[in-house]
Amino acid sequence: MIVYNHEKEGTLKKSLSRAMTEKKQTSQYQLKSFDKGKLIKELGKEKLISLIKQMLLTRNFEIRAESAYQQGNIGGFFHAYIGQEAIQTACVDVFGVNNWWSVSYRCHAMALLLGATPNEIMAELFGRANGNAQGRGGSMHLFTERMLGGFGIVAGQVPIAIGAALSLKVLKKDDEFSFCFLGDGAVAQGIFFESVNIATLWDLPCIFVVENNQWGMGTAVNRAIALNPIGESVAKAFNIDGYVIDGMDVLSSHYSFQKIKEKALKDRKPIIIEAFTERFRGHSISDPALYRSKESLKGIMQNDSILNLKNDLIGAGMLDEEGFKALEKETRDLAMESIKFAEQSPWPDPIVLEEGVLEEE
Ligand SMILES: Cc1ncc(C[n+]2csc(CCOP(=O)(O)OP(=O)(O)O)c2C)c(N)n1
Ligand SMILES: [Mg+2]
Repeated sequence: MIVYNHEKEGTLKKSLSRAMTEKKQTSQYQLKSFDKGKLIKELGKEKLISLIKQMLLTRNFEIRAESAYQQGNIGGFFHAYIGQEAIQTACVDVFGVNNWWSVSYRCHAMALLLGATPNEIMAELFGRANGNAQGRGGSMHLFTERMLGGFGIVAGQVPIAIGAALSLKVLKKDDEFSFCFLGDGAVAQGIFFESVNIATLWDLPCIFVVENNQWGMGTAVNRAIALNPIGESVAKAFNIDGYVIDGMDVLSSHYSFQKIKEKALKDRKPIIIEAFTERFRGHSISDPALYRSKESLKGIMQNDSILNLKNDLIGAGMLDEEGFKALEKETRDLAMESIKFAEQSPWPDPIVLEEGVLEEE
């Protein structure tokens, strides 16, 4: 397993999540250091501001959607990506929209990153006719042209991603990949192993990103998943390339994805990435997360990827407090506007209920 690490050569970055730090004894990480200052210069101010803005938009969108939910304007399931934003933000930025993307039920961020508008997503959450899926899918089933959906069945997205990877191979689209994001809990599903097996056997360009947020609903990862560490075990079992990334640091994630991309374009083979991260919320909006203490959550929230990037940008002289506040306001306003848009949007007409439904002849 390769870890790109921006502290001293050979030492594990302190802010990598506690789980990774605990596990370093048993694993065989190859720590490769990189120069964060150099990366900041290479990416440049415009790109870095766009990254933090994207993360702030996702965060503010979900915070406003949570309030709308609490007020009874949104129903059904609702899973926030709050805390985990760095991973998908960095990945989409490095690889570009033109790939296939499959994610779990925690899918608001990916839809936003791939170009769905806050208005159409909020309208979907409100169940309105002009929502992203005409108000029929809600929070867990968002789509874009290149996003094959959010999936409510744990690991349901994995075989879909394999199919997309197979299509890329058959059609010889050699600069595209099929990305499969899944939670740590999804690793226990049989279909995950069947999918990695066939992807390995057939050299499919599928990049699995296990977002290890340490919990599957309210069950701690070490009580549910025998593989320890997950990414390393899967990489070894199938003899495929594996990487660990710091999912709480967008720069670190970005650098890692860049390196992974270089290798992946050459090899066109499956890759497993374990992204260590933390969700700041319970599993869903109806989970008060009483299984972790307030103190532990407080500590976790201090390693906020948005604040980490903010501090890096301030350190590099590319942003100041005022500038950050302005970005905060701009993205909050967009989120507020999307609530207004959703409130004013029409309900679906009951007459269309049977449209788009497969019928048996
Ligand atoms: C096949 C299936 N089994 C069980 C569930 C109920 N369920 C929903 S999420 C989840 C835990 C999945 O783990 P992970 O992705 O790590 O969860 P998260 O981090 O999102 O809490 C379970 C058991 C489901 N949706 N589908
Ligand atoms: Mg999890």
